[in-house]
Amino acid sequence: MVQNQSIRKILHVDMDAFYASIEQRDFPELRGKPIIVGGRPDSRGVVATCSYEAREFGIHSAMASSHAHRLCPQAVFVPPRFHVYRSVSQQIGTIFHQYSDLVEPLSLDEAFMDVTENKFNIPSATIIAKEIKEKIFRETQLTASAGVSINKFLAKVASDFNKPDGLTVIPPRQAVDFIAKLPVTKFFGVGRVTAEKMHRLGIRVGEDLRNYSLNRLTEIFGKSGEFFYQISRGIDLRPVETARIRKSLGKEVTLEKDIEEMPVILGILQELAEQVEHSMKKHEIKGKTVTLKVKYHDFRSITRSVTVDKPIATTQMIMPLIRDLLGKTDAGRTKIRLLGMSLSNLVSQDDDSRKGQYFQPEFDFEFL
Ligand code: DCP
Ligand code: MG
Repeated sequence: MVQNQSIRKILHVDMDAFYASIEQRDFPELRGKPIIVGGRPDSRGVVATCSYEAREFGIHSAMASSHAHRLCPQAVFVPPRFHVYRSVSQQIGTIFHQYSDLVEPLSLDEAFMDVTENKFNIPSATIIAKEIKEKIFRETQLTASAGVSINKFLAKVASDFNKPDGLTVIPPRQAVDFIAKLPVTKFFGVGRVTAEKMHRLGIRVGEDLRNYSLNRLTEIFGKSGEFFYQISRGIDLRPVETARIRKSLGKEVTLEKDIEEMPVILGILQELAEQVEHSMKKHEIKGKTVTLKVKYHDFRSITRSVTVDKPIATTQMIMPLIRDLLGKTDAGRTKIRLLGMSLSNLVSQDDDSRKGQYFQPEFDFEFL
């Protein structure tokens, strides 16, 4: 039995072979066949996903399309149709919200839900999961797998446990045993690098992790050590967080020592701009307002902003504006301890509306 946490009812729902199932639904001639959604085999593209028939040949997401073609020459390659995937994603989102507004999407095809309190006062989370799977099938002709448990970690591993079209429940009293047997490669939040590190230490399943002290885990894995300590005991207190509309996106850095030299300052700002550009691309957004933040050695903090007509997202567009803004500060005359920049007044990259600007937390602890 898991101690120290009030019992919540958490679901994780994840669509099966999402893009590929949609293609097989819309093009019946593709059903029952190994199909690959992604780049063409003669390109440098990769597999976005593939049908379960294709998985039998060892094909998986992120594999080079040329490699996938060698593994299964008869596989049919299909280019992605993102607008269709987005609209199905909205359909399943609408179904989730019929039950609870505590919905946290992780990507187009998966979400956490906290149904401890729900709009129909249904006491059983398992019944809700069943109903959601049925509604998804009725409305989209697609299958989803669901996991039901007392926290996000367990719900996520549960949904993955019996794919496709699965429904796995991990009750509180089975949580610790379930994790004890679970290979660390299946741990939600353990990426390839961390898993390899664990393997080198002889940590293969949850039970091995549980044999390590908190101190030792923190020594080995830093901040994530405490998470592993808790998880191996079935404890995960992270709340389900609803998607938030992002208002700005920025990066800042506190310098190792205070600086005054303009070329160094500009070099750092260039790096920050590149990071901002990267994040803007990832979230598919652009911004109209650029803000520069400067904290002087005496902790005085100022910001200077400029707004342009056309939304921007690239380093090339950001840097001239940042240079102008820097001219309105004491940079070069007063030592600086922190530099930052952000873009706000955000719009989405494809249709210049505010749609699709949901902030999704990243879950791989290698990035923490
Ligand atoms: N996706 C992608 N590139 C990746 C991983 C995923 O483009 N490296 C896309 C295609 C998938 C969708 O995201 O269809 C959902 O990802 P999942 O990891 O949930 O994979 P699937 O839904 O395709 O399969 P599964 O049944 O294993 O969930
Ligand atoms: Mg999926």
